[in-house]
Amino acid sequence: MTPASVVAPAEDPKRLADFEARIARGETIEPKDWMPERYRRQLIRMMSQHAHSEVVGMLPEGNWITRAPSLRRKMSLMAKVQDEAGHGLYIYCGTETLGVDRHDLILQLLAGTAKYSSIFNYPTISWADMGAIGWLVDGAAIVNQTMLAKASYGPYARAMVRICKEENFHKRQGFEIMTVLSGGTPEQHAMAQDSLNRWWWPSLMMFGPHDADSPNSGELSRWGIKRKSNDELRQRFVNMTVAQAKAINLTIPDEGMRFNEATANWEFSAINWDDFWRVVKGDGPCNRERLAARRKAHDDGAWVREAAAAHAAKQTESTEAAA
Ligand code: BYC
Repeated sequence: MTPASVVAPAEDPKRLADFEARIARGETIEPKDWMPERYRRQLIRMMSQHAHSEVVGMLPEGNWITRAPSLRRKMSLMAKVQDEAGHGLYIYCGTETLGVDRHDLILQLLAGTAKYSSIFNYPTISWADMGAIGWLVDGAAIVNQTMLAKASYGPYARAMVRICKEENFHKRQGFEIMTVLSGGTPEQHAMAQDSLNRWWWPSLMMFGPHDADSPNSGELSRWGIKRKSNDELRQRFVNMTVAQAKAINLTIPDEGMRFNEATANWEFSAINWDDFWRVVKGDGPCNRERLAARRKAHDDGAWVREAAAAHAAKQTESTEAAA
């Protein structure tokens, strides 16, 4: 099934076959290469959602910068949030190699017509949430993005290599916060456990719907953008995280979790997909707040964009005058 958002005209069968042969040989597709229109549109869809996620993803953590418990924690959190802004800009640059203007993509986000990761629509109500986000959300992102670093589209794959290096630092700072809290006073341990309880299921939802309910996966896999499925990556993340939770004396909030000796997988209970779709469709705990914050930031930044445009025009003028 082809999702409506990426419907495109039929392609020349010869060019399509050559393109698919390149993918099969493991070649990387670069911006000036011929590509099917649907490949281009799928990448714009996915990469713009990814860039929006990085930018919206700064909000739940930005909320805690002024309340970090020490200077060291404050510096790490500020650096992390700054990295996320950089990731967003880097991926918006990547979308522009596909012939779109990032300004149009940002307007789609502000209009509420573009998606961004469901995970950022949950509130951050305690300091432990900074630990859980780094450990689980960045941890899940690394699992997903390590796979995307092998995507067939060169600019996206290369962006992922660099971004994953920074995500590793993010994950470590989060895991360290959880380790310290879990090993602290009973109240601190309870705070860490409560945070894990609230972020566990939304983190599993980050990987997207079950493979059988994922309309984009077929095309993305066929064209080497996705190398592993939503369910495969989710399982990989669960398998990794169970041991990490145990190591810091926290309990994953799933009584149905069982280790399957035959498959070597930790099997987990059913995900609440109604909740997932409610959040994706705009009715999560913080969707409205997140978009309002982005719109305000965009409006407040209008003078910066105007000043930058005026400066660029002056530069062009003086270069032309000198020539
Ligand atoms: N949330 O056919 P499917 C970060 C949508 S930020 C919302 O499986 P696909 C960080 C999906 O878009 C990194 N929507 O889609 C930042 C599709 O709708 P459309 C975030 C979701 O593309 C700050 C529909 O559901 N990572 O690390 O094959 C602080 C059907 O899904 C979600 C990325 O963006 C979701 N969770 O697979 C800390 C990674 N899941 O577009 C950390 C890049 C699905 O057809 N993206 N939908 O209307 C991907 O890897 C893939 O796009 C997904 C979904 C696995 C997310």
